[in-house]
Amino acid sequence: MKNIDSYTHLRGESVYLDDIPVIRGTLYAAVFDSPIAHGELLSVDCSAAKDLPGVVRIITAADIPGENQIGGIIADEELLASTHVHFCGMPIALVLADTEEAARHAVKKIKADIRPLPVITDPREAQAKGELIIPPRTFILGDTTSAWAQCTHIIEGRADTNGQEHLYIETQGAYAVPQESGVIRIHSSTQGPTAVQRTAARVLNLSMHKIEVDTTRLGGGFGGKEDQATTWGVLCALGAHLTNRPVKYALHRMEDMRMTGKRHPYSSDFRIGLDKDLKILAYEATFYQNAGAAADLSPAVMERTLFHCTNAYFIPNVKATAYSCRTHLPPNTAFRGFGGPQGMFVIEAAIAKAAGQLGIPATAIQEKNLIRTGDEFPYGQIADSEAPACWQQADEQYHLSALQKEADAFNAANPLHKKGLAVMPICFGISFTKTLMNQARSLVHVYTDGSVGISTGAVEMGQGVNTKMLQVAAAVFSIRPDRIRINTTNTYRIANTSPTAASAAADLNGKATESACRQILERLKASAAADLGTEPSAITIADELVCINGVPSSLTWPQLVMNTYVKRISLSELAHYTPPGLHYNPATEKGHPFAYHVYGTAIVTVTVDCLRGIYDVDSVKVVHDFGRSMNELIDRGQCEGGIVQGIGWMTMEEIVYDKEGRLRSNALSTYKVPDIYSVPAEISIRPLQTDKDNLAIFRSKAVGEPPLMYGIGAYFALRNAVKAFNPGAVLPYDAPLTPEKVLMGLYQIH
Ligand code: MTE
Ligand code: LUZ
Ligand code: MOS
Repeated sequence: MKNIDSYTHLRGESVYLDDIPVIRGTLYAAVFDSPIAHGELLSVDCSAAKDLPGVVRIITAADIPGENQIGGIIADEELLASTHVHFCGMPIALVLADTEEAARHAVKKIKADIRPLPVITDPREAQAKGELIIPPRTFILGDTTSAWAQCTHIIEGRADTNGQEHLYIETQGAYAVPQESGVIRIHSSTQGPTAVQRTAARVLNLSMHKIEVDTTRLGGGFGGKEDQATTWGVLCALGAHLTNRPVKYALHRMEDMRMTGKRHPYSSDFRIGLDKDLKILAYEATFYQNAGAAADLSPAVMERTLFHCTNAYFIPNVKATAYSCRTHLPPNTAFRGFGGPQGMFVIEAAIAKAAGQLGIPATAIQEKNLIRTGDEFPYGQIADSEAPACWQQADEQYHLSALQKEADAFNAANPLHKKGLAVMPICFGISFTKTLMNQARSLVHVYTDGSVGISTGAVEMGQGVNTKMLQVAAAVFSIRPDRIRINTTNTYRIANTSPTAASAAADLNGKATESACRQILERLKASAAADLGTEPSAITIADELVCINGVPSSLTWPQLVMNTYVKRISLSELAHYTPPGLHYNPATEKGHPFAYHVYGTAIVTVTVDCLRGIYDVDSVKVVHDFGRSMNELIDRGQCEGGIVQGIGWMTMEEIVYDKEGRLRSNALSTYKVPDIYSVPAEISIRPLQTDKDNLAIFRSKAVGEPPLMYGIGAYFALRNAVKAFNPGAVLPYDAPLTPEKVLMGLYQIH
C-alpha cells in the first residue's frame, strides 16, 4: 500500500505548521539569542527595539509566570537566559510583533551586556575539568583485565565522530492560540506533543489540562524534534498567555541551525584483543560524549552508545565507560540512531585497525565474531540473533568474494581511480531504553456509517506511521482502507504520550490500535451472531461482509455497525499497550531492555578519484531483517533514506564550531548534505525472510533508525580505497571522511 500522504504531498496540499490558516490578530515571534557561548548576562537593553513600528511586546526571563525551566531528564536548562548564557544561540528575549519582518528587525536592535567566561568546546577537556552532565556509566561483561593475557593481538586507538545537522525540510516552529478559560492550544511541529504540553504547563504555571497540543505531521524530525521542539512550542505559548493573542514562530533555516542541537560528536578510546584464530576476546572503550551546554536527552543517548558498543558482535569480555561532557555548544540531542551509531563506529574502527595491523581484511574478523542466538550482550540480554544469517545471505546473494576480486582487478588496472569495499553488519535494539516510556494508547471510533477514526500518540514525520496504523485497522476489521481516517496527534485525545522515537512508534501505537480494534470487533461479532442466530465464534468479517463459518452472509459492514449502535453497544475503544518482558536495573547495568533487535548486513563499494579526492558510493547491497514487512514500499524507503543519511554523516556533513563556540557551518552553503548526485548508483535491499514470533506489529520489525548505520560502511570502504592508492597512509579514525581528508590521505607521505 502506498503512503496515504503521497497524494496530498504530491499536490502540495499536505498541511505543515506554516500552512495552518492564520487567525486575525496573530503576532509573530522572533528570538534574540546569545552571540556569546559562555558569559554572565549583566543586562538586556530592549529600548531601541520596543518602540519600533509593529512591535507589541518583548518578553525576557523575568516575565515567566512559572518555572523558567525546560530540562526534560534533568532540570538544567532555562527557556530564556536569566543570569548566564551557556551557548551561542541560547534564547535571551522573545519579540512579538504584527509581522515577521518587524519581529526579526526588532531582534537586531536588542543589545545584551555579557561578561565573557571561558568557553569549552571539546568533550575531553570538559571531562578533565569535571564538567559532566551525569556521573559516568560502565557496562561490564566477563573480565577484561584477565582476558588481555590470553590475547595474541592487542590493538589500541582513538576514534572520533562529528555531529550532524538534522536538516528536516520543515524547520522548527509552533503556533499557539489562546482559547477560553485560559486554555492554550499549541500547534507544534514536535515528535513529542506531551513534552511540549508538560513543559508549557510548567513554564506558564498552568495545569496540563489547560494545554492542548496538536500535531498534524512534520516535514521531518529525525530526532531533532523529540525534545527540542519544546522550546518553540513553549515560547509561543508564553507569548500567547501574556498577550492573549495567537503567537506564531516558524524559524528561518539559519536560526534553526544556530539555535538547535545536533547529533552528539563523540571522541573515544578503544583497546581490542584477539586470539590467534581472530576471535575477539576482549574489548574496552571509553566514550567522551559532547553533550553541549545542558542535559537535554544526552544521558539517554549516552546509554544507547553503551548498549550498542559491541554492535553485531559477541565479545566475552567487555568494559565500556561513557562520559557525558558539558561544553558550551547548543545542547546536542536525539538523531536517528540515538548514540548507537557513535558506539558502533568505534568497534568497527577497532576491528579495521586490528585487521590493518594483521594484514587481513576486516571481514575476516567481522564474520568470525558475529553474535549468535544464545550469546549475551554486555547488558545481560540474550540474543535471538539474525546476524550470521544476514551476513551469510549478503555473502551468497551478492557474491562478496567476487565483488572483492572485481575491486582488486579494477585497482590493478586503474592507476588514478581506486575502489574500496567494506561490509557493515548492524544490530539495533528496539524499545526506549527507559523502560517506562514503552507504552502507548490508541482511541478508535467506529461511526454509524461504518467509517473509522483513529487517534494515537504517534506523530507522522514522513516515516509512514499513519499508513501503518491504517493498515492495522483495515486488517483487523477487514474493511476498505478508504473507510479509515488517522486523526492528528492531540493531547486532548491521547494523553501522556511517549515521543515518536526509538523506531518504536509503529509497534507501540500499532499494538494499541490492534487491541482497540479487536475489542470493538468482538462486540460487533457478538451483535452479528445475535442477529444471524449463531455463535460469535462462528462469525468473521471478510472484505466488508459478515461471514458465518467462513461463508458470506448478506450482512455488510455498515449494516452491522448501525445494528450494533441501535442496540446501544459502544463502537469506541481506548486501548493501552506496553510490551511484555522489559526490565532493566541501572545499578547492575543488566536486564532485558529491548523487545527485540533488528539485524542486517550491507556491502558498500566506493570509487575514489585519486587526482581530486572526490568519490562516488557505487553501491550499497543490503540484506535487512524486516521480520515480515507489513509495507515493503515504506520500509524500503526508510532503508534508502537512512542509508543516504548515514553516508552523509560519515563522508560529507561537517559541523564546524570555532574555539569561541560559534557555528561556522551555519547555512547550506557551508554545510554539505547528500543531494541526489551523492545517492549511490545502486541501493539493493533484500529481505531476510523470517517468520519468527516477535513483539513487532504484525511481525513487521521496526525500521526507522537501523538502516542509517549501514552508512558507516561507506567510511570504511573509502579508507580501503585510499589505502589501495597509498598503502602507507596512516589515517586517523575521524569521521566524516570528507573529500579534503581523502585527498590528504591519498598523498600523505611517511
Ligand atoms: N523518516 C522520515 N521520512 N522522516 C523522519 O523524520 N525519523 C526517523 C525515522 N525515519 C524520520 C524517518 C527516526 S529518528 C525515527 S526514531 C523513526 O523514523 C520514528 O518513527 P517510527 O517509530 O514510526 O519508525
Ligand atoms: N529516545 C529515547 C530515543 O528517549 N530513548 C531511546 O531509547 C531512544 N532510542 C532511539 C531514539 N530515540
Ligand atoms: Mo528518533 S532519534 O528516535 O527520533
